[in-house]
Amino acid sequence: KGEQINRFRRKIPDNILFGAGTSAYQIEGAWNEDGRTESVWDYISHAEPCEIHNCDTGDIAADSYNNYKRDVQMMKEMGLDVYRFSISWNRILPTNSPNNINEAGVAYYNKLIDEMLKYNITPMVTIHHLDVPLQIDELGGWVNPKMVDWFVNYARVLYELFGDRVKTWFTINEPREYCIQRSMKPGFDDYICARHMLLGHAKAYDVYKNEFKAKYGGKVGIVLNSLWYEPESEKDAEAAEDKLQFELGQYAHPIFSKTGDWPPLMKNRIAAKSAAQGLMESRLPEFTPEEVELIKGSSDFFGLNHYTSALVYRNNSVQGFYPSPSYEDDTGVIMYQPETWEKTIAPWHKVVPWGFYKLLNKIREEYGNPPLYVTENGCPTGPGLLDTQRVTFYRKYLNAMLDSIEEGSDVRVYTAWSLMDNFEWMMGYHDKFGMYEVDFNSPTRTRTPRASVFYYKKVIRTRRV
Ligand code: GBH
Repeated sequence: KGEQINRFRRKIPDNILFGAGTSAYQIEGAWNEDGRTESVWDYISHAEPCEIHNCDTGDIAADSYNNYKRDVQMMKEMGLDVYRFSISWNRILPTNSPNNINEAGVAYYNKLIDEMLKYNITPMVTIHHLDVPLQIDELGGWVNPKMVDWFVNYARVLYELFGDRVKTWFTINEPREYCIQRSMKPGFDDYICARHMLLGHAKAYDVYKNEFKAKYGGKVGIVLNSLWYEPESEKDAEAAEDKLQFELGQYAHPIFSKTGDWPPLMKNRIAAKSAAQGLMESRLPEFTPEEVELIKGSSDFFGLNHYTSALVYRNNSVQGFYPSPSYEDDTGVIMYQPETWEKTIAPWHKVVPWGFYKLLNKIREEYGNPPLYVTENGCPTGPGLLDTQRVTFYRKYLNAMLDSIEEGSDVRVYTAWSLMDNFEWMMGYHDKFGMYEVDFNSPTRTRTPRASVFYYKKVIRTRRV
């Protein structure tokens, strides 16, 4: 199961919407145009000496700020039902004040949304996708408790500006990724960040429910990313479960479980480690009972980004494999990907469709079968239009998804990552995730369909994998 064999052209349930995704910093460019202020990724990509592969920056990226018509044309060419994109916080609120809205930024997203609606393509908007205004990052970002209100104010501005046309909102993309990446004090502020992210998400959910839901009837949810963790051998089943609880459960348990709050395993483990480290209190900050209630149930669907899987075994070394304290040390396991798994261009990415099948099953069983939106799933390749590996990746992963759906998983949306090549964070333009190739050397950032475009188009048109 979850392993694609030769089941040619298998039927996809009619209710599933298909689309593709992108995020603002990764495609827009126009970093200093029309009143946009700097974000933390402008700062990172402009650092000297440079930190990003090939000294790449998102200054121009795919120049979607000036190419939105072509972007929508691509969606139309492929026959997408939906398109998932994110909004740049600092393009809308250049000083992070809801009283200072940048009209040029608003105009860009209005044009994009209206162009999509002309062709019946449904916009789905991510409010926060890894990038934050630099001004906020300099104040500590999500480690600063004020961030909760800043985020909620920003979310309200977006609901007000675009809520008449945007009916699906993703509050935060991959909270764990941001908290781990931006952590200054491992094992401490990554958990403080997580706490604030959960509160910010839940309050932004509440604002929509109380102020906009009656008028617009839309849905709001969070996007979590997780690998599937397979025990290396039978004795490692508990280790694999621990890893999943720390990764997915850290955010999913507070929102989607019946009891709410952090996963019990995390609470116990971090409290015990903190005590052994001579600390006065657990490094995992607590939620008040009111906060537990606020966060519980604060998502209309389960947004999932999934790319790959890994094997896990218990970390028994006394010295510690990871620095202590740290999130990895708390997790107490070691993960790796065996040489035998199908490789891709990115060292972290292997093609493991059965892992997707198992992860979808796990979410169904553990969190009461929530409506599931696969918000990202994709395969990195090098340059070139003949992206055979991406085509087979999608065939295999869509088959794995169908296996899980047949067992009852409630998948409603699938947005492939990505519509087009984009700025792949620390890897710059080296790892390509696009179904459309972008020529980053041409002034107009010409887009050309790869083989995967024709495959995906056919999947959507025939509703068969
Ligand atoms: C997603 O994160 C992001 O939401 C999206 O913006 C991004 O373009 C997409 O992945 C593809 O990467 O180089 O060994 O340090 C997925 C989680 C976490 C996967 C960071 C890549 C880098 C590993 N990502 N990871 S490494």
